[in-house]
Amino acid sequence: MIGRWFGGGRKTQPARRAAVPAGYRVYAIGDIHGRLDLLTALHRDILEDSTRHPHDGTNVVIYLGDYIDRGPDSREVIEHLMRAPLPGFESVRLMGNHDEALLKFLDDPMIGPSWSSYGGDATLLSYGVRAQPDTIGFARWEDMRRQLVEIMPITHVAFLRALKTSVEAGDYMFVHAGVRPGVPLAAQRQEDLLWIRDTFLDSALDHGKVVVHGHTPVDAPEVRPNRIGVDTGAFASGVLTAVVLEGESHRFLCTGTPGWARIAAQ
Ligand SMILES: [Mn+2]
Repeated sequence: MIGRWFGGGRKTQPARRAAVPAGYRVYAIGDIHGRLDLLTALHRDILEDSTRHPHDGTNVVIYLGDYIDRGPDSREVIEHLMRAPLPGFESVRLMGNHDEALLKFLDDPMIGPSWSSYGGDATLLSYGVRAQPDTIGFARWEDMRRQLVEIMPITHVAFLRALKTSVEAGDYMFVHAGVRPGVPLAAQRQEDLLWIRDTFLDSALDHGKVVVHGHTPVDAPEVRPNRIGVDTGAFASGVLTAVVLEGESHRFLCTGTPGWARIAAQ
């Protein structure tokens, strides 16, 4: 609550709640991680939602990054997103740390072992890249890098290179991981925007915008005064979540029927 003095009397005004610009409804989708099944299911739910709640304005879908790794369908998820599967929607695709890792691997096989350890092996598999049994160490990763460069459609590489790191709409900022508290939004480093965890998650600071993010899995969407986290760990949980922002309101859509969604619907 913000207290303000007006003339001679003291009045208490509720703080204005964060809002998206008038005429816009935003659906922001959390980390997909190679789960094409959940992505297509959530797209269906979003289309149905937009039909059931028609409005005169513009529907925008924002993907918060981490399209690949861990799940079985990395290549197919990229292919699907390239087709802009929500007709009539404006779409914004943001970059996640996993998407960035794939781009880095195309130039540098040395990141292969670490990328693979956090799910990149599933992406290589989905593109049909196989480790050659007669190679070891650097030679093995360089060979896999060369295979990927050969197999991966240039349209997929262009898709990843065109991803934005953040976008703002009204009182909200959308980004994969979060922001570094105390640093102006315009001066944030890409490494923080794609990777940051506790320093951001534990901060109660006002960042200037309410930050809508994914990256760190939670059992249920987290709504704090300074941020909304929507990564419900789709790869393992089967729950892919979107926050729906319109005016000053927020609500959630998700695949499956987790406990928090049943409670929210009551
Ligand atoms: Mn991430």
